Amino acid sequence: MKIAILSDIHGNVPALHAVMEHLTRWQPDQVVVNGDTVNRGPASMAAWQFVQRQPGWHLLKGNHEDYLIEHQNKGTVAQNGRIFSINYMSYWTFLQHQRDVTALAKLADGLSLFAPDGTELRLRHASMKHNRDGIWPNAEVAKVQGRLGTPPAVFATAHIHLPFVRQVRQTLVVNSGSVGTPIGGDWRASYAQITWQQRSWAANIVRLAYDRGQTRQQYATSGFLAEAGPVGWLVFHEWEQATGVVYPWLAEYYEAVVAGEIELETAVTRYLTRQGLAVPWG
Ligand SMILES: [Mn+2]
Repeated sequence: MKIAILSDIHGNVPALHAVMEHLTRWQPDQVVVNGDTVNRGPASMAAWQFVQRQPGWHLLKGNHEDYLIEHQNKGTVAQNGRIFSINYMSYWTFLQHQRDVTALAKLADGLSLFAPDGTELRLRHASMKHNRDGIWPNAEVAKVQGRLGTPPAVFATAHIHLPFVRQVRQTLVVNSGSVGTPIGGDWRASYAQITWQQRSWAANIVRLAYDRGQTRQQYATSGFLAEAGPVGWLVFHEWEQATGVVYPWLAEYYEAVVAGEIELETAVTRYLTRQGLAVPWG
């Protein structure tokens, strides 16, 4: 049995095409998209439509699907203020989806697949605690265990955009990384291959180069850089550098922006300039 796990596509269609090409050759029995197909990238709607068209694929919800769903739930209420300006990128994406998130809202949060011997492969976007509560490769054993629930044979996680395979007591923990915007210094798309053969589970991470020029161009031509707001510039650089940019910025500036001590655009510009990164718009 061969299972492919894709995650965190984040609207990067050229990267998704590279993975698709590889799947065509590998011929998995099952394909699971473990959340965050949408938002944070230039072609969210196209990525979503692409995965939706694939017959038999299991599509799961991540925190970024939830962000779009929340915009629909709120309607036109609370669409101003400093927190909204920080979260504006997901609203831009919501507009790209023509404000229609009906299909996203129906997605399941998790899935379990079973080997012939009854052992479980359990999938969650982040962990059993929450779809934003991820599992890091070097986290203490007790901390990892607290996020797995009743320990399955294999736990497939995503969310942190950093692929890894790690045995934690009786559970093989597999992070499929990110198709669209990995961190850790390697920009290539990642996905996980999980196999059941000779009565045991095994996992392998695949890394695939793709045409980055195409994605870069889509960040410009889609309107993402011009319209999705200053946090979108951080996201663009995180994609381009394949290293964390958004969370370091949030850690330094979120409170100050929310308190009105500094303008969002000033805070982003200041951070990017200090990091030697261009302000791509503004
Ligand atoms: Mn996520």
